[in-house]
Amino acid sequence: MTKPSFIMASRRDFIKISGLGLLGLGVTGGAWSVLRASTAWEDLVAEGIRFSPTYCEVCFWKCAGWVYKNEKGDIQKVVGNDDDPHCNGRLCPRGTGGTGMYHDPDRLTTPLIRVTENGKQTFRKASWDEALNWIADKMKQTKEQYGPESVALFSHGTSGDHFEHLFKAFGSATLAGPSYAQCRGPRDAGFKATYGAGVGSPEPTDIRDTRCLVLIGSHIGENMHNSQVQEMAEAIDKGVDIITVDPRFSTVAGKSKHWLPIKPATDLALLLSWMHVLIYENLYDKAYIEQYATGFEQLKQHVRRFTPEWAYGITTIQPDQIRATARLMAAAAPAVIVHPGRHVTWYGDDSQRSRAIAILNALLGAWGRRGGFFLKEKASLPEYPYPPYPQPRWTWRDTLDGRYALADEAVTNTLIEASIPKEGQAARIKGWVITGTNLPQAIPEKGKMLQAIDALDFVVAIDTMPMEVTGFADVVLPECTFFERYDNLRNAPFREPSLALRMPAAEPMGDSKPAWWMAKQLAERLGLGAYFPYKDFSEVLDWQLKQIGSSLEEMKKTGVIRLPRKSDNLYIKEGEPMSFPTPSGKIELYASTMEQAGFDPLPNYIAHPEPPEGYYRLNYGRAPMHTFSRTANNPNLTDLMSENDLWVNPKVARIWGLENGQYVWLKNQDGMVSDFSIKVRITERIRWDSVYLVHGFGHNRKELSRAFGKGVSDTQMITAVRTDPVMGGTGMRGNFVTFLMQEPTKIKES
Ligand SMILES: Nc1nc2c(c(=O)[nH]1)N[C@H]1C(S)=C(S)[C@@H](COP(=O)(O)OP(=O)(O)OC[C@H]3O[C@@H](n4cnc5c(=O)[nH]c(N)nc54)[C@H](O)[C@@H]3O)O[C@H]1N2
Ligand SMILES: Nc1nc2c(c(=O)[nH]1)N[C@H]1C(S)=C(S)[C@@H](COP(=O)(O)OP(=O)(O)OC[C@H]3O[C@@H](n4cnc5c(=O)[nH]c(N)nc54)[C@H](O)[C@@H]3O)O[C@H]1N2
Ligand code: SF4
Ligand SMILES: [Mo]
Repeated sequence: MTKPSFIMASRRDFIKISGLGLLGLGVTGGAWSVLRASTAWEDLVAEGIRFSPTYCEVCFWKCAGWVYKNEKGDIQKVVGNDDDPHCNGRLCPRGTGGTGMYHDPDRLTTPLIRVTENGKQTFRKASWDEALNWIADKMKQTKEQYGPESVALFSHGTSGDHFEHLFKAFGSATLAGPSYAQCRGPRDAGFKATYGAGVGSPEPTDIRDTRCLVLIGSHIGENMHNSQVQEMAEAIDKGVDIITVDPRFSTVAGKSKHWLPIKPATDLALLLSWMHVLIYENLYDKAYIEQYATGFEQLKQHVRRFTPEWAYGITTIQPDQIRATARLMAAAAPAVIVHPGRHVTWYGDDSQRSRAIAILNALLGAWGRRGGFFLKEKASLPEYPYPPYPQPRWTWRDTLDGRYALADEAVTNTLIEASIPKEGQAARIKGWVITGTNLPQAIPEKGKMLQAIDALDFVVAIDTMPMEVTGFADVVLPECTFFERYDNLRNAPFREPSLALRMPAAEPMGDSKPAWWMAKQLAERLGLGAYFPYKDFSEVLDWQLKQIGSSLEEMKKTGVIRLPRKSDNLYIKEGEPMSFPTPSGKIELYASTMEQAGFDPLPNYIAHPEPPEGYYRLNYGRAPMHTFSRTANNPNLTDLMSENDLWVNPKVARIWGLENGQYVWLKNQDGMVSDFSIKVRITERIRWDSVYLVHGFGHNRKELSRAFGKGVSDTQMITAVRTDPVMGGTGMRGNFVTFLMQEPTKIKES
């Protein structure tokens, strides 16, 4: 399909959008643009301007930056650290606006305890002692009665590290986060079955040197993972060919040589037909496959019938365009990336789709090659010498009850299920501690979550903001923001190992505290003080840094340390012998681990449900200036985007008589009606069978003064989940919505 001319964007348009990210919020930031990262340290200090290192917590790319303070010590702004490979000196708009997290007047600044007053439940302020004693007592009681494993931890982000340590010391490995079963889990399962290892974060995609980048629903540019966007801009300058497969005309679709507006939920058919073309036109990398892969003959037989003509009938992508794009990839190979994506929990067959992506990259010889996937390396940083953890009697894996054989990390949803009593049987999990994750917005099927919360003995939420999750807690602990605390060193695998330091730039606001302090306080009350043998967490960092010949003092001056690679194999050398951590030691085109676990060893296309008459598939994604639900109240970022809107195709708008800017409510296939209304945006950029909105809006807590009632929550509309049998991922894109023109009378759930 050709692009509609009125939406053709020039390269400048794209750079402008990424420029917003790369150059920060100069326009709205007023005073912020006065200071420049390049100004000499000495000059700034002489002017009374102080700065300290951090790494960003607005998303999990963890860019390193400098926090600038004026002479009074007030935080002014944050800029990227030039030495950091995750950001190359430039933060994205969310990172730049991250100071809004610190300044937000709606922040939690005191512990809260649930009480009943005049028959109504409410929170009252509590002292730290009171709140911590309450939690420690509940944890102790649960341990005595049911075992420590019955207390579960849900976490996302760095505060989770400290609580994980506490939980392991306590004897519980009942730990989960939304970054697996709601995010990248299927991708990592699919790649592991093929290459023996998952993709991980940051993704080892060699975008800056690629000649052909294939994006399957991965909307980089709106998905603002920093260096990935920068590298894509660099590749565009160097003339990369981009192939974007997306039912929506994404920002990057406007920069693509081919935009394939695929019928949603049919990507596996396209991937199989691409394999067909590569194999039957002899375009695949024969030497690479011969040397490194097994199962080629089985794959060849398997994809014989998956011709582009077959795929056309399913995907609506023309056969000649399928052939042309496969040939384009082959011409660029091995400097080609079929991007594995990140949020891939779409339709329930996501591990199989990821397998297909992994196989395609192998056929192109892209894994381990320049311009394809590099072989990442991480710094070896000694662990602080804590006492060994006790062995739990059961772990998160036992909550799978024999399902999801290839799950490598805990599945949030099975922990939720294990918290609901069934047919007279008591639930296995009795208490939840939740930190850094807004479960009601992050996990679909809210009904089950409410059932669990109803049955639990206790719920604790640790957050910086009065988010939805805090509304379910018995006790709320206020964490200070990442600007006000130490955390673990950032140590992420990349082209070269690097470490980044986060330290407090200001005193914690109000009575808020860092997670390490809370975990230590609880540990002491639980008789586990030996696991926290320090006064201040900085002692742990200093100890670790000294083991590698540096120190905390030294790192405070640089923020980032780059370390040399131990191995010189950033790429596989020509003909070099290579063993993959799979059972065969080869890249498994035919996956033995899948076969053994009872799954298709080669991926197959299966049809997914279509929207009923009058309903449209609910599609969702990211906006460059927001992260999930966590930024929806951030004063700097709401300035840039204060609500989400609903993309509707003009044909659909005509049928329904919808006008641009009109507000509608949504109702889904199960009768779930949105709490709030959303502004219609009529655009050719979305297919007629779908509507699109940005995730993270539609907050229903009045305490969030800027976010309350703004837009619609996609999560609320996701009541149907298609679970991935391979690893338990919750496929969320099989939900369908219709429009309600007037405010519906309804009973609000919360
Ligand atoms: N419907 C739907 N669901 C999704 C997604 C989607 O696109 N649509 N995306 C999925 C993906 S890819 C992911 S990775 C997950 C993300 O899931 P989450 O990480 O749970 O996302 P957020 O909604 O941002 O919730 C983060 C919570 O942490 C709090 N927080 C922020 N900083 C701190 C801190 O320093 N300390 C503490 N203690 N708390 C802090 C925030 O205030 C907020 O309450 O969501 C998944 N769920
Ligand atoms: N600005 C910003 N950037 C972020 C984040 C953020 O919150 N904000 N979160 C980060 C995180 S943790 C994650 S996991 C990533 C998520 O970002 P990605 O992994 O890039 O995105 P997804 O949410 O999976 O995909 C969204 C795109 O998929 C398209 N799509 C929908 N259905 C289909 C389909 O059936 N087939 C195809 N081919 N495409 C389809 C949508 O139109 C949309 O363009 O973003 C990361 N970057
Ligand atoms: S990509 Fe943006 S939000 Fe994410 S860590 Fe980097 S600067 Fe922060
Ligand atoms: Mo994610």
